[in-house]
Amino acid sequence: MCTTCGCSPHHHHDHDHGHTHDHSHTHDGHGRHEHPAPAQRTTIAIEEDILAKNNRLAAFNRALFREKGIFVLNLVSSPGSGKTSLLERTLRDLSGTRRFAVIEGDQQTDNDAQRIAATGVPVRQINTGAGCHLDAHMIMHATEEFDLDNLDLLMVENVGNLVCPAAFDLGEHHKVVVLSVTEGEDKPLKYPQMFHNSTVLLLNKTDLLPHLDFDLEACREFARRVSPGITIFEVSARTGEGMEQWYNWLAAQTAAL
Ligand SMILES: Nc1nc2c(ncn2[C@@H]2O[C@H](COP(=O)(O)OP(=O)(O)OP(=O)(O)O)[C@@H](O)[C@H]2O)c(=O)[nH]1
Ligand SMILES: [Mg+2]
Ligand SMILES: [Zn+2]
Ligand SMILES: [Zn+2]
Repeated sequence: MCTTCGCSPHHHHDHDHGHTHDHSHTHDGHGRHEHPAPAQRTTIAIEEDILAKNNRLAAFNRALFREKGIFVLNLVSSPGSGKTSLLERTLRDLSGTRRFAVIEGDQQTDNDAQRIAATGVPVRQINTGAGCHLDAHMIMHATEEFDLDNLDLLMVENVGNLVCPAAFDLGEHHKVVVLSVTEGEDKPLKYPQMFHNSTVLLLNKTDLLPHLDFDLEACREFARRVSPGITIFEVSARTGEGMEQWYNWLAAQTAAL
């Protein structure tokens, strides 16, 4: 649940970390909201509070990533569009030349972390329970477990959800939105926030195009309508087609860092 999607007026925050930390944020910003908040105004106030706090922690993460020279991507998409599959192939192809780490976000299970671990890349799984997105606070703590002095790229796979993760800055350099061709070409128009906030669109599962009536040209046009500067790569995590351009983009980004 989160107030962004309006599914609950409550913000559930774990105040009991059971460990000490020396980072600069405090955890006293949210008392327990024991009572329902009937007025929409109250919900909006809580939303602003959550997002303001998130932005502060995202700024902390961003400063840390800059200091350590780590390039960070936040992969977002609806469930099943192929985020983990794209990561698996990317890591298998590139982890020999770059030092990667991965943070996996899912409501439940460590299935994705296990798939990533099989590539030999360090990985942490975050389970959000009822939560529908990762936030900067979660990333701050997951990041503490990596050897940041020996890391070039951190890939964060967000919870499968084309709505709420768009609103939460994690301190990443870019959001990368994955859309699979089985989802329909109209998704950029229906979920514009996610596409607007993303730098790259990975259009995945292109190996399935012969079986579909997906309109590739319309999809590109819709994506550019909501996000004029978006970079689009047509890829297949299954066959590897188109992945080279994605790798070239990654190489150019990390070189520019
Ligand atoms: N044909 C085809 N199938 C793919 C491709 N990429 C992923 N899949 C399949 O799509 C399904 C979902 O892939 P995942 O990589 O688990 O998707 P995800 O976005 O990580 O899913 P969540 O983490 O649950 O949101 C799996 O059955 C994959 O094998 C592709 O390029 N082509
Ligand atoms: Mg996944
Ligand atoms: Zn939500
Ligand atoms: Zn904390």
